Parts: sequence; structure tokens; C-alpha cells
Amino acid sequence: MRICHLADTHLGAGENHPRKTADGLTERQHDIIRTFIEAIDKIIELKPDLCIHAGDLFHTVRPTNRIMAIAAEQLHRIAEQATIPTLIITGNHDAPKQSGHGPALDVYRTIDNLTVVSHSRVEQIQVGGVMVTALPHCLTTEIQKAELAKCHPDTNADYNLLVMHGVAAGMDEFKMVELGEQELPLEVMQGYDYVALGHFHNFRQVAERAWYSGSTERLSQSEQSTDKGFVEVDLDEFSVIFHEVASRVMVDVPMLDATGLRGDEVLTMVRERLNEVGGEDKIVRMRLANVSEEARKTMPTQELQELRQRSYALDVQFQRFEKKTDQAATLGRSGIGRLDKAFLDFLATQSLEGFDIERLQSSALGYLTEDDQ
Ligand SMILES: [Mn+2]
Repeated sequence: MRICHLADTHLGAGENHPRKTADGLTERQHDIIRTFIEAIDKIIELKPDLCIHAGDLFHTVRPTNRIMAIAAEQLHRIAEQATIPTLIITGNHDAPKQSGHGPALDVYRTIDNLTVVSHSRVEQIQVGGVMVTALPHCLTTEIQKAELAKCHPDTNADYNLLVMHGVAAGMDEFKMVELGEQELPLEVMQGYDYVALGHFHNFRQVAERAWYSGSTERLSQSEQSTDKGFVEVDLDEFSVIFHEVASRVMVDVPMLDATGLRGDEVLTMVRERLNEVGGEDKIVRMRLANVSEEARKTMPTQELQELRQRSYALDVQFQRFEKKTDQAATLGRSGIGRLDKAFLDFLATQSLEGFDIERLQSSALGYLTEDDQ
């Protein structure tokens, strides 16, 4: 009995990438679509008894028609044409925030051999010879808590599988559960032959029989050094094999020091580093500390713009001071001005009884000073 497990394909993400293609999608959106299709191709080749998608097929609640059509074609290929029983749940990105909207995934319920679990309710379904307990992203944490309590393996089944989307309790990467995320207690995962998790974008084991497959494309700088793909699990002799797909290379240049440099010298530094890492086909993040007001004012912006256009995706961040770990140093970061400070001031005016104020503050600063997760 073999299953394939993928998750977090985030179709539709990358729409802000500057390069548009003839069909109106950006090159970055095509990256994300390409790796998803590569994963589907490979799974079809492996022909498992069951394929699981553990949530966030789409990047947004309302994907565009074009993105929905692309997803339809691939789900149809794997489930109906290749006759691989496939099950998919909603994640926090593609589950509706209001029940009236309904999940986009529901459109695919008519595809043969495809099971969609999407309505804030846990379902236990026999699929491909395996008893699958599937918990989609829930509308509220209260609902999720009640549904988690209903997750139990079926003792009569040959194999039990659990599928969930959220933050596995105790993971270092998620020191705090953020808005829209749901925490998954490890106790719930006990007694299953395999737990297929979605949400964390890197391939990772979190309990004896529980794994995140990771996303099929690198979606934030915290994923730059990890391989992307999907997981093949043999339930009989129990083995977990990671299959890689060819995702876009991401480079995070170590923090550069611009102390004493003029604007044109800062630009030269950016150009040289970009040439070194080969920016024309990679996603590059470059942060420069100690960029003076003077350097900022005299920066040849036209040339910087040209560098951006020549690169595949270049994110240059100029910081007035070297970033320190204390909160004060994160205030005044360029680009967002003093939005972080303004938010802290705003928080101070609110009555926040029952909230963990410190956690709220550090969480907000996290959002305002780091990139998207
Ligand atoms: Mn997610």
C-alpha cells in the first residue's frame, strides 16, 4: 500500500511579479504552476494507491478562473484519467473566511475518484483501501477544537491515515500561532499509520508517523535552502521517500554593510553581488545595513530600477542601521516608514483585556519587519 502526499501548492501566488506572459499570468505564477504539474506527472508515474493533498492548493480564497481551470485539468488527470484515488482538503489560504462564500475546491467534487473535504468538518472516508480521517481548515478555532476531538483512527481498518492543515504543536518555527493558523496537538496524531500534514513549507517529520511534505515551490526566503517536492509513503514496510521537483533557486545574500558609502557606491555593491549570485534566473534578497540618509538621497534610482528589471526577482532592502534583535532597532525600517511604531502606539490605546500584550506586540513587529510566511 503506497500513498503520495503533497501540499501547499499555492496556485495563483506570484501575481505581483513584474514579468507578465502572453496569457496574462506572471512568470512567477508559471513557476508555481510548473512545479505543481511536475509533482502530478511524477505521482502519476509512481501510480500510488492513494494521493493526498494536505491543503492550500490555492493561494487565495478566490483564485482566478484561469488558475481554477489549470487546477481542474491536473486534478482530472490524476484522479479520473490516471485513476489514482485522490483526496484534498482546504488549507488556511483557500478555505473561505465566511461560510457563505463556499470553498473554491467544491467545484471539483464532480471529478471521479476525487474526494474533497472542505466544510470545517472532519470526515472519515474509505479511500483507495485506506481509512482516511481528514480535517480541513475550520472557520474558527472553536469549531476546529470540536472537530479535532472527533479524530480517531478506525480500529477495524487495515490502515489509518490522518490529513490536517496547520501548525504542529511545539514546532520551533512557529513560536506563536499567527492569525488564521490553527494548532494541531500531537496527541491527535497518535494511532495513525501516517499523518499527512500541510501548512509548513519545508519537508519535515514532526512525530513518529507524521510528516509535512512541504510546498512544491519555494515561496519565502525561509525556504531558500530546502528542496521542494512531495512524499511517497509505503505503509507495509513503512518507508518515507522524498521526491524532488525543480523549483526556482532562491538566494539570500548575507547582510551587506554600507557604512560610509555614497549612493552610487551602494548601487555598485548591489550590482556586483547580483552578478556574483547570478540574478537573471534566481529570486534574490539583498539587505544593506547602515545606509545613510545621504546615500539614500543620492542613489541612482533609474539604474537601480534597471537592475531590478534585468533580474528575475530582486528584493533590495536598505536599512538605516544594522538590524538588532531588540524591538527598538526594528523601528524605522525603510519601506514601511514607521508603521511598526504607529501600530505599537495604536495598541497602547486599545483595551486589550485577556490578550497577551507582549505576544501581540512581537507578533505585529514580526509581520511588519519580516517577509511573508
Ligand atoms: Mn497554509
